[in-house]
Amino acid sequence: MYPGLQYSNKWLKQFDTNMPANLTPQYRKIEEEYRRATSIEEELQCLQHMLQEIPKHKGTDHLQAELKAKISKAKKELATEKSTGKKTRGLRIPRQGAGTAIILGGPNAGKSQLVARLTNATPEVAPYPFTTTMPAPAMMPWEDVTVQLIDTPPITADFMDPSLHGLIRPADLALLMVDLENDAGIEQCQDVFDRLSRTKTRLAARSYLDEQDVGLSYTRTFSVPNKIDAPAASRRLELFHELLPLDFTEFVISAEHGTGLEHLREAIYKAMDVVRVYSKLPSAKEPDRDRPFTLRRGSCLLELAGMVHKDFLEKLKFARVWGTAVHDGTQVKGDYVLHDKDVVELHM
Ligand SMILES: Nc1nc2c(ncn2[C@@H]2O[C@H](COP(=O)(O)OP(=O)(O)OP(=O)(O)O)[C@@H](O)[C@H]2O)c(=O)[nH]1
Ligand SMILES: [Mg+2]
Repeated sequence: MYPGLQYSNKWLKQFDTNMPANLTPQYRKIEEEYRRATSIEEELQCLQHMLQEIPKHKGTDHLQAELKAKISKAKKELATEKSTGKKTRGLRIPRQGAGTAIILGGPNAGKSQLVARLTNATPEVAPYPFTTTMPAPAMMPWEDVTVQLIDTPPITADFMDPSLHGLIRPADLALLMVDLENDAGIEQCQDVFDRLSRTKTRLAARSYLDEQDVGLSYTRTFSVPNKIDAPAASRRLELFHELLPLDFTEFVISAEHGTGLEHLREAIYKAMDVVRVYSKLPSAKEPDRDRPFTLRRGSCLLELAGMVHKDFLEKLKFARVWGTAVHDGTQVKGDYVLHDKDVVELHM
């Protein structure tokens, strides 16, 4: 073979992997479910679904091979779990509420103080580092719904709880806390960011999976400088912006004094990007206002039907909707896109 030809094949191969994959919106939706999966069963289902949906052409060859490899790995892990009865992955926390926000930061940044302020939980808050030793969930109320917050042990240049990868990846949001009380706070925050940037679970302004490597995930992040009440905190905040210019939305707070917390609470809920839907029985005058269903924005009636009861999913004929997008009592079909605060009466 001519050396030149070899060279050109190699060059073409490289070109192949850079070809646009032209992934469809449907594929993107399943990919997002895959990123948010919190169990191997869910992961496996999503991967199989992705392989079915992926457009089959040269530009996706690499991705198709990767999906197949991930499917066989997930099957093996599942078999090992079943035969040994032991989890092959680290700690997984099942989803609860409208969505999940994970709180990250260096030692003493105020992660547990924030959880104590926004929820009914009572995590230990103390002036020494490494007070929190295990990730722990707690529920944050917002209006008539709740969001799951996860308090975590600190991440430093030398230490990171290995189970954090599996908790950051599926989270809807990460809060990266910065300690403004002392000069080391900025460097400690940089250590958290750098440490994650060297792994496949990274922080970014929006959530997505890498186009060529579905193992590489980016989780949407807010930066949360804390302890703005402390002496010289404003000066340190300026320094933080200079030294670590992040493109994340920022919320400056004092977790101890309560400054900025209600604004942050609302932003966390909004970042879950869900709609609330109230179900109503045909015989009832009023819907059940106490427990709305929360669904990702853009979800349709059929998805709600599946959440209410599997019988509805199979036998749904129509629904009546009271809401902002339609006239009161309008009859709609399974593909109706739900709006926030819709009241829905399912019929089968
Ligand atoms: N001045 C001030 N102190 C705060 C604030 N928030 C937290 N602290 C103090 O900072 C210290 C650490 O708070 P924690 O909530 O335990 O910090 P953490 O990030 O959970 O720490 P680890 O669990 O060790 O990673 C405690 O002494 C808190 O009282 C704040 O807004 N202002
Ligand atoms: Mg803590």
